[in-house]
Parts: sequence; structure tokens; C-alpha cells
Amino acid sequence: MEMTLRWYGSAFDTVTLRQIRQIPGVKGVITTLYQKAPGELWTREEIHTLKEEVEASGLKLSGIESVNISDDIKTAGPLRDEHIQAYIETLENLGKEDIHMVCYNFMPVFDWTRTELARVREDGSTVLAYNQEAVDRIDPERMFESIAGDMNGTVMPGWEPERMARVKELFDLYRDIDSEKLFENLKYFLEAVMPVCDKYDINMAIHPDDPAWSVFGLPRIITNMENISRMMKMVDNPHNGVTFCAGSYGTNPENDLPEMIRALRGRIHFAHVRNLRFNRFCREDGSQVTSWTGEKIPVGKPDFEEAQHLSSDGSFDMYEIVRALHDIGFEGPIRPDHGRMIWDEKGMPGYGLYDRALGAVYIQGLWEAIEKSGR
Ligand SMILES: [Mn+2]
Repeated sequence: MEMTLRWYGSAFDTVTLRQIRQIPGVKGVITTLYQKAPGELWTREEIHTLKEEVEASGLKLSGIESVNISDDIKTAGPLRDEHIQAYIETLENLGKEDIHMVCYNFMPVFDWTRTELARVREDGSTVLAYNQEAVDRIDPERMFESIAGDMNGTVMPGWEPERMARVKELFDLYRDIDSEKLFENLKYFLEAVMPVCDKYDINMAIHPDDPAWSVFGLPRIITNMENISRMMKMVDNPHNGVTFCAGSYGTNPENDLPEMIRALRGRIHFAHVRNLRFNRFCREDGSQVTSWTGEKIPVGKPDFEEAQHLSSDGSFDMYEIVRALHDIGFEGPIRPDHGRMIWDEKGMPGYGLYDRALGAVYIQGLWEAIEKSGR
């Protein structure tokens, strides 16, 4: 594995490349051209400039998160082919700049969904949290306003104000899109981009839907092993793989994360590792769920909050997650995921420096111990 940190670029991120360079073991960043609209072409020159900036700090540009997919591609809208063509050319330009991993997602309207960006925990840190009752109560068109006050003045990926101003229009766009149509449109997209991925050895790594269930009646397809298998079979190419995001798949406690990792050997191109704590969960019929770690989760509409990376602070067994990645011989970029806001840092919720740095070091500690104990 190659330890990395996500970085939004010098114009947007509160964390600097210099700071990232000083985190033990972090060799690269995962970044993006944050100002680019989905469907827009990334020129080779723009990519080259970004890469030079990263390399000047002593880090590697380990991959892109994300080259976003336009709504026309997701809904088979009138500009679909034009946007796919721009995506293909973007991949070509990335390949020429020796960049070989591209993360993307196929979520309708909202990117990841949380109801709180700064839930205060016992130790005074703040974290992102999700409460199903709050989601059920809220008018989706008001979703953005409800969390905008907690963004610390940052622009959050997938929650850009320009995009949220069009949220009603977006809901209309997805009115006739069910999960079957979404799968069909994903297939169309993947078939179109695989040749350029083959040519430049670019791994496409789809990010799961977060949380791993339908929100506001919108379809969500990248949620469990069955659906990932379907996605990989429908365009059967090793470059068609996944971002294994523990915190996203893990929102459903019935997703056995280590088992999924083992089943995905060879198709995990990027890993996001973080922990969360379940406060309540139940199946749709209201029945209790025992999570893959054996935890009996209190019954109720889902409520979870992000936790420290440490196993002891959340519901996941981080040792088992890292061990599974180690066992499958995972060599791709990995990053700590959302961190808590601690030590009075003000930054993009989930993407401050301090707690993610702690996460990066903890994951590497687990990795080292697993590697040495296996000898
Ligand atoms: Mn993730």
C-alpha cells in the first residue's frame, strides 16, 4: 500500500502540501482540479501544472479523487456523449501525465449525505453524523441550507453552492431514473471509457454510495457486494474496479467489510479507511441487526457518527479491515478518511489535518504489525 492524504488544491484546502509532507509515512496526495465542472475537459497542461506543484513539495500525485461524472451521463441526458468524450480525453491526458488511478461516484443529486457536520462528542471533538429521523423530516431541497452553517466557510465536494441552488431541477432530472436505469447508464459510461483505460493502464475506482441505502427516494446502487459484483461483471475488465471505502460500505452493519475486501482481490484500486460508531440501526422491517463484528446494535432508525480511526472508539474492527487489505496484497493508494475536528482546528468538516494525520499513522502501525507478525 501507498499511504496518501486527500488534498483539495492550494486554492481551496486549509491543509498545505508542506504539512502533508511532514505526516509520517505519507508519500502522496490524492487530489483533483476542484474548480472543474462535471463534463468539462481537463487539459494536459492543467494536469501537468497540478502535478508539478505536488511534486515540488516532495510528494507524489498518487491519483485523482474525483473526475466527477455529469448528471447528463448519469441520466442519459442530451449531453451524455459529449461529456463522455471529454471524460475520455481527460483520461488520456491523465495517462500521458503518468496518473493511473481515478476515483468517481455514480450517486444521484447528493454526493455523500450527513445530517450534521459538527456533532460534538464526549471529548469535545466534532464529527460528521447521520440521523435517519432528521433525513425523514427534512425537505431535500432544504438539505443544503440545513448544513451550510457548519462548513467553516469551506466548499464541500458534491455540496457546491452553485449545484445546491439547482437542487429542485436536479430532482426533476432524476425523476424517471430507477436503479435499473442507473446501472444501464453506468454500463454505457464504463464501456465507453475502458479502451482508453486499457491503453494508459488507468484504474477506474468507483466510490460507494454513502450511506449505503436510498436517501430521499433516490436510487443508490453501489451499496453492497451483490451490486458491486454486478457492476464488475457487466463490464468485465480489471480496470473497472472500486474504491473500497470502509466508512461508506460500513454504514450498513450487514456489509462484512473484511469479507468484501477478500472477495474484491485484484479489483480494489484505492482504499479509504475509517471508523464509525453505530448508535442505532434496524432493517427496513424494524428487526435488529448484529454487525459483522458481533455487535448487537440498539434498534431504531439509523443513527451513526464518525469516530476516531482507532477500533476502540467505533463499531469497526480496524485490525481486521487492514489485515484483509494486507492479505489480498493490496498495493494501491490508501488514505485515512474523514477525521474529527480536534485541537481547535478550523477546516473543511472531515478534512482537517490533525485527526487524519493520526489516522494515517495508526493504519501504518497496524500494517507494520500485521506484516511482521506474518513472517
Ligand atoms: Mn470514502
